[in-house]
Amino acid sequence: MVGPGKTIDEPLSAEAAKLPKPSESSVRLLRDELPRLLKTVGDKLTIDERYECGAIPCEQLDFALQGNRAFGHTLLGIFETGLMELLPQEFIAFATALRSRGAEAGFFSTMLRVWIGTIHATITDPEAEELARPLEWLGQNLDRLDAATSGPMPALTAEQRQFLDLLLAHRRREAAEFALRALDASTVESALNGLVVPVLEHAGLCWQANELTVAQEHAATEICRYVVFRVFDSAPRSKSLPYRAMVVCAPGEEHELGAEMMAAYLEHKGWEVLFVGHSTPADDILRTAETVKPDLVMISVTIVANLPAAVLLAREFRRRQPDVRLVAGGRAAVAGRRVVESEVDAIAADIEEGYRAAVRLAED
Ligand code: B12
Repeated sequence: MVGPGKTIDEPLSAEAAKLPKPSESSVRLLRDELPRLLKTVGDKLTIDERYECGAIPCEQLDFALQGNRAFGHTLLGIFETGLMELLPQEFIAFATALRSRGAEAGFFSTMLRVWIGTIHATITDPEAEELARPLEWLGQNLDRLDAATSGPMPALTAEQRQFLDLLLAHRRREAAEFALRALDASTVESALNGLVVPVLEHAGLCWQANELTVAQEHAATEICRYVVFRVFDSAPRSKSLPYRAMVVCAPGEEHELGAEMMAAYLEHKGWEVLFVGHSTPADDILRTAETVKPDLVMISVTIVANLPAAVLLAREFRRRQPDVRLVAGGRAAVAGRRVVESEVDAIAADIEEGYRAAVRLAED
């Protein structure tokens, strides 16, 4: 999903896939120079008079600078993994959030020019050439990319809408009671997949479309965490199984509710589980696993910027603890399947698929 309610223009992804992947030395230079590049690009954007209430509303400058930093990390993630086909969808996600906050089309061509100029001023050729080429391609295709930044918001069911309204009104207990009533009529799986996951997905798109503030999105997520635990605690637990899992977020990854849901689901099914939350250093994760000795480690990765760290973590597990089975999940693991699948035993798109993979691997 890119702009609200839209899927990425396939020809754009196919064209981007043919872009030459920057060489290892270019990627290394980009990684080393990224803090300096981000600072310089940010400074230039700030002083460029076109940004002083020009191509972007003044009050959105901080948002744009934060987005620009996320864009820089995403670029590095794409170049490090060689997943060039993700370039358009990631750019569109970034551009949609800014377009909905008043950025004009010209903002993006200037921003890309600033990036390209700063790369050439900071890094020597041939590496600068290689790093700038994908940005030049984005610049040449801005009209097509722009056409994908808006679209109708996917509709919520009446029940999902009511749940979202409770979240936005900060009615925590009522939101949980509402989910528990849905649970009475169905299963834990459908209460979560039918309510919490799609409503948070919708909240993310509303944030992107500037229909929800960051604060509203954060508050809704926190209430959902409470709801998820109320739902699990109210459901009868299966008998204990002799399996132990560790569920971790990739280093740098701040999105943790998906991983937390996966962990709670395994526990609900009778597994012994250690959940390691967001953004934990790889070495800590590996050392914890040496002590806990899990049969299985599940790695959650949501944003493409964190894919290289997820891949490195999986490689280190294979090297240091080869008996541990690995499952990757989360949006970026699925989008980056092409590079992730050789590093893990399974990739899963949701918690039920993850659970099926976990059982299969544990019983192997
Ligand atoms: C809440 C939220 C945040 C919170 C997270 C708080 C927390 N404690 O988790 C905070 C504020 C930290 C955050 C930050 C950012 N976010 Co955010 N966020 C969201 C939001 C609204 C909800 C995430 C969520 O919890 N979803 C509910 C869970 C249950 O769903 P899920 O994570 O997808 O997990 C499901 C599956 O993926 C799977 N799964 C997940 N992990 C695993 C693991 C295994 C092993 C398995 C089997 C399955 C599995 O199972 C789950 C159930 O189906 C999403 C919108 C969305 N569509 O999800 C955006 C979203 C993910 N965020 C986004 C962005 C851009 C960001 C930022 C870059 C924003 C910024 N400019 O700073 C930062 C990046 C931070 C970082 N370095 O990681 C974008 C990503 C777009 C993209 N192309 O990358 C999204 C999609 C919003 C949007 N529409 O633009 N975010």
